[in-house]
Parts: sequence; structure tokens; C-alpha cells
Amino acid sequence: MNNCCSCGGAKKALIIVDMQNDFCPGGSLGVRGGDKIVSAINQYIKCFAEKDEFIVFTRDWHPANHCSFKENGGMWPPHCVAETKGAEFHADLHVPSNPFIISKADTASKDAYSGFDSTLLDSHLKTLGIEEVWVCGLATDYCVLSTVTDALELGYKVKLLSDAIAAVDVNAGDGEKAIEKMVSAGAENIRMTSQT
Ligand code: VGL
Ligand code: ZN
Repeated sequence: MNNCCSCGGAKKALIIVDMQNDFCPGGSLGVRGGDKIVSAINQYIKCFAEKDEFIVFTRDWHPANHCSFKENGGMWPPHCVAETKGAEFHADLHVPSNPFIISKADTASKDAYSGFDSTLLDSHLKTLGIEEVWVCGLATDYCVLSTVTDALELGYKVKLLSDAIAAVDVNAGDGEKAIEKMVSAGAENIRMTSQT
């Protein structure tokens, strides 16, 4: 892919949202094409890792009795229960040996789509002097949308990696609408990978 170097620009981080088995085809909340973006994400990981730039993995990390599950009045099938296979990262994702992981929505009574919601992500990025985030992962219309919206509100410059996201599409077109929302909120829509 093209050079992803900041080249004197803002210090940046790659945020990989919820690339977990349950959000990939075969998982309990499988997103169509969720597995097809792994190769693009790996290209971004390589580019950031080579330049020693910060990489964050978020994960949905629910207790077994989480409020977002249908049986508890929520809208989703049970998914991403902490410590289960479904909550593990996709096996082909190139997770570095000592990854920085943000777990979210890890208490029964509260859901959290954004990686910034009730986590240390913002304070950590600010401590590192990071001003720009590149966001990819799952799902475009839920956790990617929320993470991007929060990042913009928190003052980060945001690049949306639209070759490395996929949508739940509860209603047809939700993913496209989410992309429009993120762009009108100030995210820059880019695609840099070679399609393999
Ligand atoms: C997500 C639905 C429920 C996501 C998380 O990661 O987009 N979607 N929980
Ligand atoms: Zn969830």
C-alpha cells in the first residue's frame, strides 16, 4: 500500500475496532464481509508497526448476563462474552505480541459502542501526544460510528479507513448512512490498501 507515514504531521494512532470472532461470518452476530477486511487491516497494522506508531485494539467484552442481549431486553443475540472463543480476535488478524487492548461494555448494566466510552483510551492517547486517529474494524454502523464520533468530539483528527470496515446493516443502507454521518461530522474517508 501507499506510504502511511505522518511525515512531519500530527502524531497518530491506529484504532482497530472489535475484530472479534462473533462479529465475523459464523459468529453469533456475524457481519457480512467482516472477515474480508482482515487483510486490509493487516496492511495498516504493518504500516503503523514499521514506523513504531501506536496501535490500539478495542474489544466488546460483555459479561454473560449483559443488558444488550435479547434475553435481557436488549437488541442483540448474546455475543462477545468475555473469555469465550467468540470474544477472541479473528485468528488471521496480525495482533502484535504485546498489544494495547481496550475492553469495553464489560459491566452487565451498561452497553458501550465507542472505544472511548468509560475507558482509558482518551487519556492514554492524550498522554502519548496523539492528535490523529485512523479507525477501522467492525461494525461500521455501531462501534466504528460511535468511536469515530467520540474521537471527533474529543478533538482528534479522524481518518476513516473505508476499505477496512464492514456494516451490520440491520436495515439496508445503514453502513452507507453511517459513513455519511462520520464524514459530515468531520472524518476524512480514505482507502489506502491494495485489494487482495
Ligand atoms: C457492536 C453490536 C453490539 C459493534 C457491538 O462492535 O459494532 N455491535 N455490540
Ligand atoms: Zn456488544
